[in-house]
Amino acid sequence: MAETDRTRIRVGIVGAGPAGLVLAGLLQREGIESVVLEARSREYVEARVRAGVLEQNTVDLLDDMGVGERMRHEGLVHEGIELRFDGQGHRIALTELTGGRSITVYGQQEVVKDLIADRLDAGGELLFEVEDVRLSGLESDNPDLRFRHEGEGRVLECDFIAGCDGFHGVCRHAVPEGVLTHHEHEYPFAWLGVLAEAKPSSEELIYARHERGFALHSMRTPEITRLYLQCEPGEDLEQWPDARIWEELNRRFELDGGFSLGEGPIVEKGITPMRSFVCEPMQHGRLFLAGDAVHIVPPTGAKGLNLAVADVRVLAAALAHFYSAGDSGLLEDYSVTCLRRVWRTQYFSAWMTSMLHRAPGGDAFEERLRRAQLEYVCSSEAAARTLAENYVGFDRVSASVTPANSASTAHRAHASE
Ligand code: FAS
Ligand code: PHB
Repeated sequence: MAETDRTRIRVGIVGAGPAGLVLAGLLQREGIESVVLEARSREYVEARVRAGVLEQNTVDLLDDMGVGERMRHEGLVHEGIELRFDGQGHRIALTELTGGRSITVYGQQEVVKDLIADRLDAGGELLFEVEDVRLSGLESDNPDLRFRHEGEGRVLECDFIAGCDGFHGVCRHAVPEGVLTHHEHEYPFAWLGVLAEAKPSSEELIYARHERGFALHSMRTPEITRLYLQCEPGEDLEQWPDARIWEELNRRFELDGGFSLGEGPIVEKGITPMRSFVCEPMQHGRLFLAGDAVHIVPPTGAKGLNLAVADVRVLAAALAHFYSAGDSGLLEDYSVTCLRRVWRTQYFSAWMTSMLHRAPGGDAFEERLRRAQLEYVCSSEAAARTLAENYVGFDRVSASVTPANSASTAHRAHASE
């Protein structure tokens, strides 16, 4: 591949998902130039239906970046969620239980649209439909990013590379064999998710545990409902015509006293695998991994996007400190700092998943334990508060725990979450 163009830049970012775009935006605001490489087209990434729940910290950061205006207008602020089982609904008062913090329901593709517009309006470089991205020289001070764009071979000579290319990206695989440790757990079920042109059937999200399996009622707008139901990992969508989906959802959301879902045309349908995955450390040489490229949580806790944004918030601060103070302390701490939050979030997401799903062929004792946990959360304010503070996202100040083994507290004071 003839290298026709070699460019020197500070930060090469692979992936224009929430992680890559928030990082590019934060660096831009610090005057640190970067280039974002995205394999897909702009239309594709702006239409991809994914996350729907934003933590308070994510909302506050998008606001601080000045890209929160449409989110403020179109996002739905929720102060509670419902847990439903045995025909009974139990509201978890998120805002009351967390001293005023809430969630905002605003589609991931809307966040991505706002960030891309912000990036391009500011004249930031964002290349779509790049091909054959390859990383080299990660252990040197100037790693290279090679790729093809519009038929041309290009090389970015970087100070740092940010691997924000998701679970199926190339960056994690560029780290030499044996350097990273992988922790993985596959769940014996998946989610069948649909987007329907139907008015949401409740003001807030409903998480239902039913003997036929889990179900989730969420939304995107006052006209668009987002629904999920537990299914087999390899489920064949052909076996799920719309009528069967509505019938099954209505059974799982059953409520003493009656409840039926408002139905409408299903415009998007997909199966989401359920896995927990963490790769440690989150850095190798001049490569820093963030978001789904380095950790996956089952979506039951609505944490994936929020975790990705939290990673790059730490990375942006560390890069800014490196360029302003010439001090790499925060960069050295990036992995330890993020992994503390990643494992807490892994725990919460696994806990929500086991409490609300039926384990196929699960033994009766295990099922009784899961139910007992759910009954406890719905009957104890202390347990409900635990769920609430994890769900809305920990207040960054109260969440900062300084690891005993750190070299320089000065950095810590600045970098804590
Ligand atoms: P992303 O996967 O979003 O972005 C990576 C980008 O890199 C993509 O645009 C990809 O095209 C690009 N890329 C990949 N390989 C490349 C290459 N070789 N070269 C260049 N570019 C490359 N999370 C929540 O917080 N709340 C929810 O409610 C929620 N619901 C979910 C529902 C579903 C159905 C799914 C699948 C996920 C859900 N998630 C949820 C998790 C999800 O939102 C992810 O955590 C989030 O997209 C992670 O963002 P990124 O790390 O930026 O990765
Ligand atoms: C969604 O709205 O897509 C959604 C909400 C909550 C979850 C997962 C997905 O836990």
